[in-house]
Amino acid sequence: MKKVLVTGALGQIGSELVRALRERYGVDNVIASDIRMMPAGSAGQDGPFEYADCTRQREIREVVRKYDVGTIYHLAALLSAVAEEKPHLAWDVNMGGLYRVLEVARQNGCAVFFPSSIGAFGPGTPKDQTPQDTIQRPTTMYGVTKVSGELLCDYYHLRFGVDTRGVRFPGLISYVAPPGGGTTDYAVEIFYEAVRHQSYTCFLEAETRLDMMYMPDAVKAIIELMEADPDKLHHRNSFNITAMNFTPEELTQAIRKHVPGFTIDYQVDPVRQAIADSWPDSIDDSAAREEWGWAPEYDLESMTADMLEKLTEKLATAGPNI
Ligand code: NAD
Ligand code: AKB
Repeated sequence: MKKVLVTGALGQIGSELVRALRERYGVDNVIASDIRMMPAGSAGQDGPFEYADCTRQREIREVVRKYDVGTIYHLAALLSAVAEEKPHLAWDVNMGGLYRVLEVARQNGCAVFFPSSIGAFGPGTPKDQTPQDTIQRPTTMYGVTKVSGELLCDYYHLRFGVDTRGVRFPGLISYVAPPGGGTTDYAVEIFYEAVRHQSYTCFLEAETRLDMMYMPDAVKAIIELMEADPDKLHHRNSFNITAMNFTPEELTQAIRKHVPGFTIDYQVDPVRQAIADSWPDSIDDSAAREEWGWAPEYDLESMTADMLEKLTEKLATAGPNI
């Protein structure tokens, strides 16, 4: 088989996607790449790893040609909170990187997976059950790069026949690698603090409602979409997908069922609160369900139980430095 390349492979998604792809397609068929050094025990360790900056077309092209890559999972990007701190760098990495990846894909016949986000919506978007096709006028640099990225991926498909596919992820919850600087990071941090200290100070308001998903479902979505019958895909870039929907207060109640003494207080960060307030409260993922059979496995209760169990194990064996 042709090999697959994952950019940004040491991040929150890549750390688990690389493992899943290697289990499915074989260790040597999945090339992990990033601009960070690979820590011991991380995603790239059991198979090929290459340093590749996605903003440098030559570096991506060399890896694609060296390994005869057929599919690129392009995860490298800055997330919403970091992108708002560094908007110019975010444009360069998120848009410049995607453009160069698409060019390498066009020249070498590769398919491309591009993860968009609920951040591709803005304050003018219908807030409840946000439709698949609707107003997209985001007010963050992250959102601007996600809408532009969706359009650029569609353009490369329509104009050059590149097999581009993508999803709009909600906030992702996981215990393997830490989140990379997003607005939904509270929903991961809260679990670490629940296990370590039985208390958490949240940077979003108690009633901030957002869609979320557990990482095993996110990885499943990526693999299922990339393996889906292309004749059935009408949307391609990008499908709304979701798995659960809650506020910090509702997540606290779910955690308390397992950690009865758990407490939360709030020190709201105005920047991240404004970003969250500009995003939908809930999105409608019926197009993904109809076109490629999307169906998540984890809801709030099952995700909470699994996160607490896995994190308790991880923190017990990892020691204080994690
Ligand atoms: P992350 O921040 O955890 O990881 C991103 C990785 O990209 C990092 O390892 C970083 O070193 C690498 N990177 C940064 N600049 C690079 C460059 N110039 N060249 C190559 N690598 C570079 O991000 P993530 O959470 O794994 O997200 C991956 C993708 O999924 C992003 O496009 C993100 O917008 C999208 N997404 C994530 C979430 C989420 O909740 N995690 C939700 C929606 C969409
Ligand atoms: C972020 O908060 O930036 C990400 C996302 C929802 O895109 N988790």
